[in-house]
Amino acid sequence: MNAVTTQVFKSACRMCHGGCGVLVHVVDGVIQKVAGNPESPLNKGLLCLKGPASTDIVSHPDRLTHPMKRIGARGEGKWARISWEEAYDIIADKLELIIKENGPESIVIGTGTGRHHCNFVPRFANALGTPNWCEPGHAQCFFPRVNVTHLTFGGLPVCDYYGDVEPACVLVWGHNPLNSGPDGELPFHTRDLMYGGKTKYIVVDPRRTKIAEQAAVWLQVRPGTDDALALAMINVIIAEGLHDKEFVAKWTYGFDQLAEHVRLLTPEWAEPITWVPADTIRAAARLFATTKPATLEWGCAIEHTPNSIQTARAISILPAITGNIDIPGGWVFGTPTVTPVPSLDDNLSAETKAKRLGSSEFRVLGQANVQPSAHIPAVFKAMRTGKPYPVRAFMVFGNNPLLSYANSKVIHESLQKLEFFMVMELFMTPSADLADLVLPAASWFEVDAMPAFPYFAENAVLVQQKIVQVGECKQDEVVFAEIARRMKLKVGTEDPKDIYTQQLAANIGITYDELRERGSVWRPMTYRKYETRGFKTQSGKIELYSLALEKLGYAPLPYYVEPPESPVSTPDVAKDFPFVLTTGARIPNFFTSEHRQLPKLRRIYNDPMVEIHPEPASRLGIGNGDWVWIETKRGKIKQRAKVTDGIDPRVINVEFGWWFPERKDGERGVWDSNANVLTNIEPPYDPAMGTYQLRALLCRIEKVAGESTPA
Ligand SMILES: Nc1nc2c(c(=O)[nH]1)N[C@H]1C(S)=C(S)[C@@H](COP(=O)(O)OP(=O)(O)OC[C@H]3O[C@@H](n4cnc5c(=O)[nH]c(N)nc54)[C@H](O)[C@@H]3O)O[C@H]1N2
Ligand SMILES: Nc1nc2c(c(=O)[nH]1)N[C@H]1C(S)=C(S)[C@@H](COP(=O)(O)OP(=O)(O)OC[C@H]3O[C@@H](n4cnc5c(=O)[nH]c(N)nc54)[C@H](O)[C@@H]3O)O[C@H]1N2
Ligand code: SF4
Ligand SMILES: [Mo]
Repeated sequence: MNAVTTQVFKSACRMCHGGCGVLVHVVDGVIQKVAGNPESPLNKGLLCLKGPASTDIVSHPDRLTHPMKRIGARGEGKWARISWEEAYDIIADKLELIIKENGPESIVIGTGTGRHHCNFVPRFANALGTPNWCEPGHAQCFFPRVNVTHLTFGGLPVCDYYGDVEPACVLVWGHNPLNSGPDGELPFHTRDLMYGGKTKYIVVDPRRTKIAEQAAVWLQVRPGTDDALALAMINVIIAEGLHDKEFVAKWTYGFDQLAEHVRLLTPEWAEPITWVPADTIRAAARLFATTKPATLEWGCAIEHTPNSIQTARAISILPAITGNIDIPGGWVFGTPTVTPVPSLDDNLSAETKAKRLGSSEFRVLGQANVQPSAHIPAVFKAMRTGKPYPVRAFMVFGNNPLLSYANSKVIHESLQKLEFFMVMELFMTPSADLADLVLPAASWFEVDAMPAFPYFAENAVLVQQKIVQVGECKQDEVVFAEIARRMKLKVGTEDPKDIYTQQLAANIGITYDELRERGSVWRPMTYRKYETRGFKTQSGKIELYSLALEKLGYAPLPYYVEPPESPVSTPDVAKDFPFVLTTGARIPNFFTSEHRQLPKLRRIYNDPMVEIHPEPASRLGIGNGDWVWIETKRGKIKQRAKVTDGIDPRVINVEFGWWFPERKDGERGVWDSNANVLTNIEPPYDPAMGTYQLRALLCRIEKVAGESTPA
């Protein structure tokens, strides 16, 4: 009998944005299990339910395993297997033709949120010479926060979960880190702190999440009015003299202008706008300002409405004026382990950059961004109309456009117009069904990569190792380099591992192979770095009054804007669509539109759920578990009712990312329960970032007659 060989590989789970160090057990070349790595600095051996379930991806019968080209009509589902060589020939021929006839800007590169290759996507676009790349989260997830903090503080601060001092107060705003653990700040950090019992939580959320349940103060805000709420909290802190006067005097710029700006924005002003009682706003502001150290955990809910930049600005001012910046247990800047992936930004001329779609209008998104990108509505409009110039090719690496961009019908219409649509994917999706060419992507078990966390405050770098090969799947970064070599591009041809070694050299001086041995490297927290080097802003201080925004032509002080579709701004629409809709609150089982095909996760969460309060539910004859229609001006979907008093009676919460991979017919249920059938890609947009409306819209809801499960 042959001896059984067992190997254990150190890696990092990427079933979400990631950060959990894992030990992958492999027996005779087959992955048997994923266990938490106790030595890993971020998760210390813990995993959520998605980590262990991820082994199902490797052996899944529906995995894409080889390149395919379309042989029938678009969307007909007829494919021919081809070799990588033929796939590269198709890509190179098509791109070279488009570059010759229209210029590289007619090629758009698409991607999704925070996966291993995300920083290589703008690099690949720059290597090709196109200023146009986009991501469904870029104007409406994380980058409004990243840009606001870079403009205001000169960098992104994160919660200090890592030092000797625990935060005494955490302000959780539009965020549910127990479910989402988004950017390398994992659910376990919040769980430990919350159940430790010493830390006071203040939660701003229209839903009573688990964190809200045990919070000292819960502010049940009307979706989309966080700007007004934050301004009123600033008003209280300044009016009551609760700000840190010494820190403010020494380290902030524009305090007097801010004080004057918020003087009339009292809790009584904010109460009718936000639906939060004035006394609760006061209590939250006082608690936050008087409990030290305090920190801020904010999420994407504040970035899904068209005042994302000023909302994030207003909220970020709270830890600043209370002196909680870069102190133990406060809101801290990281000590980077790695340098950024070289962006090859220099490969684009100023003239080419000026052609970036939407960049002259949305100047933070398209110009001053830490990663400038194209404006999504402008990209899809150019596909449909050819204006201001044609978009002929869209190459997508890790995104399901019909599920994650606003207004799926408009996205569908736009994709149909493309001359060349390419998708690199793990599985067929409703979007990949429309492609001309599909490439098979490697999962996180199949790549050599180097994720660093928390994003933009990277104290830790972890290794990801290629443990198995599935079919002919490739890693996206490898494909970028191979296309660059095939097209004989001047730049972007290096092997990704050479880039990792460059990134590791500057700060921690080890090679990628050494990182493989160690699994991870962690740099200890350092504090009050500003005392020696100031803040990386024009004034060297925290800019409460933003000189950088003023220079770009935007308001230097944060302000409130009523959401464009709301009971206040469109009362006529509210007559027919009386509920305020919010979408997308994360559930632990799935990541964005992923994982619906993994039995271990789907078995325990089969159907999409919409939350509704018992009062309207009983008025509308809706019982717990009933299928209901949710309808906006843009379209109609169905989900199952979760009747709960944890949501405001005037608000409806719809899950996002739902399609049904088990349905092999036509469109895989993309129109049935997909939240983005409801959302809005039309203006107005955030003036600086171009953010559109994924939340704070108007909807109506009614029971689906005579149906218990979708057809
Ligand atoms: N399990 C899992 N983890 C994930 C993801 C996933 O899909 N699944 N997605 C990843 C991604 S892309 C991201 S961006 C993060 C997102 O994770 P989070 O930033 O935590 O965002 P959400 O869970 O979408 O929403 C957070 C909370 O905001 C509340 N909310 C809704 N509307 C409003 C509003 O107008 N104002 C306020 N103040 N609150 C509101 C919701 O009720 C919800 O409880 O999670 C990442 N992690
Ligand atoms: N209504 C509404 N819409 C939203 C949100 C919301 O809350 N509400 N949230 C928004 C936010 S915050 C974000 S970040 C976006 C998320 O948007 P995305 O991150 O783009 O998520 P998906 O559209 O699910 O697309 C990801 C696809 O990538 C594939 N994939 C996974 N790993 C790899 C890989 O390594 N390589 C390749 N090539 N493919 C891979 C998956 O199979 C999946 O089909 O959605 C946004 N859309
Ligand atoms: S929190 Fe994210 S990285 Fe950690 S086990 Fe869960 S899915 Fe994996
Ligand atoms: Mo996101």
